[in-house]
Amino acid sequence: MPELNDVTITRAIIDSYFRKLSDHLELDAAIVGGGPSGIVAGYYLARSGAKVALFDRKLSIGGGMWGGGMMFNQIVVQEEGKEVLDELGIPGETFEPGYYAVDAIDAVATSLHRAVRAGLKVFNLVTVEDVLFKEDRVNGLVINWSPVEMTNLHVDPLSVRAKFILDATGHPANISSTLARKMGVKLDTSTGGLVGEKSMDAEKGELHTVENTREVFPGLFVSGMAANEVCGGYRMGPVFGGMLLSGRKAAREIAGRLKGGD
Ligand code: 48F
Repeated sequence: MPELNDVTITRAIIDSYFRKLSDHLELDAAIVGGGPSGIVAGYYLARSGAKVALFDRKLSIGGGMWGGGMMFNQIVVQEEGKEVLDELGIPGETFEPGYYAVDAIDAVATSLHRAVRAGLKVFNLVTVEDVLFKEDRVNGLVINWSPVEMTNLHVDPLSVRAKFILDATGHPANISSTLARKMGVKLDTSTGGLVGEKSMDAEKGELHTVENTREVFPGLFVSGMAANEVCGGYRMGPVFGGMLLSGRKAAREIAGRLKGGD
């Protein structure tokens, strides 16, 4: 074997990264946020044959799963979410009937592995700072490196076009709130939008998360805690069945719209 060439290593990274990015500038669906609902949505969308990429501002994908409850790195999934655990191949141990205790690290690693293998492309360290807006519809993302955002450098962003956007940014619903603030539009006509999440009630919160998963503005869907922030719903803490079901519902609805040629 010839001696390792430092510049070849660099060239391999740069060339392959830019090919990956360039191949994903026009998408069927762009997911913002790599928490449980975003990863699961990415898995099902990729499996449906959609061209889909996920952007997360953090170094590590996984959102609120890593820390379990109060840094005890276990999460709970209730009976309703077990089907998604099984479909993704994430092992859950029965704690009491209807309560599955899941290793948080296994949940992140396995869901991400399945999603990436299904065809989801993940771009970490990328912050979505705005949306592309045309003809009264959201049709893409405005992206920048997270360190640019963190250090407040004056650097203009770049753009990605997508037929549908999923705001899976968790509690702050960053994409929906940016759209409402900048464009002065009302999100989710049934509630008026940006109702805000309520205090903790696991039972109600889990139901609300799934119910609230929907298109809240032409081209923009919400999932996970972002759905409750936009449409109003309780928070639920470290029980994750609703997050998994929300991601699957978002994917099914977006896939249906893509198939309908919308
Ligand atoms: O918060 P998060 O895990 O989203 P989720 O799918 O799940 C919520 C649960 O983790 C938990 C809960 C339990 O039941 O309530 O909180 O709703 O992950 C959101 C991800 O979005 C990223 C952020 O780094 C995190 O990984 N994110 C947020 N804003 C942006 C973003 C942005 N502007 N650009 C890119 N990524």
